[in-house]
Amino acid sequence: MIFLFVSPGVIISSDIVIKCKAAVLWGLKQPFSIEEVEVAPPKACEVRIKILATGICRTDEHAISGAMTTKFPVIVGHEATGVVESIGEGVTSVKPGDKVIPLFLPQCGKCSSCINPNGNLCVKADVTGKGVLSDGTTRFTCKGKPVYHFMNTSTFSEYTVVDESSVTKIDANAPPEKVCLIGCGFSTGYGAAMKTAKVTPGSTCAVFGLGGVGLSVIMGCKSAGASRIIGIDLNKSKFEKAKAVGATECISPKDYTKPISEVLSEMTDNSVGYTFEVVGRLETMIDALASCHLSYGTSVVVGAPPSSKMLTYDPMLLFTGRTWKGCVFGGWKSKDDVPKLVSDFLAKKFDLDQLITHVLHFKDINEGFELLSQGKSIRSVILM
Ligand code: COD
Ligand code: ZN
Ligand code: ZN
Repeated sequence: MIFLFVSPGVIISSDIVIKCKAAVLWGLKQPFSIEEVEVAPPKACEVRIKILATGICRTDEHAISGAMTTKFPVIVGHEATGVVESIGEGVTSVKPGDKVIPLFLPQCGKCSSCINPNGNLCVKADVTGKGVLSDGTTRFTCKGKPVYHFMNTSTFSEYTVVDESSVTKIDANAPPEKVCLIGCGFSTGYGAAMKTAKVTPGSTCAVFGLGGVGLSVIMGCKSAGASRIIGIDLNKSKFEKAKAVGATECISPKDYTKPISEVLSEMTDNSVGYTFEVVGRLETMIDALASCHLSYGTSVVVGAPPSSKMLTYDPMLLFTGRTWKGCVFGGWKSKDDVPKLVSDFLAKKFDLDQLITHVLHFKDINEGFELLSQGKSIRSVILM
């Protein structure tokens, strides 16, 4: 047995099984059940993390509803902050005691996406919902049954085990209950503007969809120096928060009979440089594309498209000069960029408080999902 002494009186063991609480989903459309689970020690190139705080993201709900393929029983959750409890053989990038953010989008550093400066969709990402670590097995057991992992992270557990490529060290001073949002929702939106679109100072932007991710896009447009940021949502109750984070004006398509692309063109004297689709619907993807300038505009698809759906579009929209892009996790290279985003937060370059509407205890996790499904929360953060 290997014992690592991190501070007086604290012993960390890298080969004991930890018994702790986790929110287990036993099947589709069932509530979370807080159970005692066994968390096996990290194998080679793996890291065991004590979770401190974790956000609730819509993708977790997709696992419950079946919109995302997942094996059961499973421990979901993928937006968190934690502390490294122990490491497996060969781990060099983190050590016990480090404050970390687990990465649902890994960065192995070796695959074609990781090597290319413009890629980030690492080959190690669990895009098909395998629910196991690299060796094909799980580190969780409950009532004698193996429990599957989710998006390489499984943060709705007091302890989790991840591959070294799925965790990054952050500043020890970062507040866990805030920077957990950098693990998914905030970075997805902020990066779409800053990293993927590369919004230029003085430009005009239009953001379709003003949920937590859309608000983060607005923050990115603002940080990049956009002069006009137009928020678009069917639900006008979203406008106040959008303006608080940086939208200069907000409109609802319901208030117009003409296409929204024409409305935006008239409002801006035909100068929309960047548009963002943050709804996840085919119709708004086309609207956003048509709304950016026909010659120099860029439109970014941020919302995940509905599965098994195709869209048709007029190729003239692209022929004239528009650029159509998409991104996962904002285009950030997770292991490299997440620590920098945490430092930017500590330097007050953006504010995460605007996105956090509820803070809940772990035992109340089902309440957090109720708030999400009723549209009452932007982000709920669970304290472990
Ligand atoms: N026009 C304008 N606004 C609309 C329309 C419409 N036709 N329909 C709905 N809306 C608005 C809603 O009123 C709502 O305000 C907003 O769109 C959507 O917001 P939320 O709160 O439902 O969702 P978010 O912001 O938390 O996330 C939305 C995404 C679409 C971005 C999300 O579901 C997603 O697909 N995420 C990206 C995928 C990804 O990167 N996944 C990896 C890990 S999660
Ligand atoms: Zn997410
Ligand atoms: Zn990779």
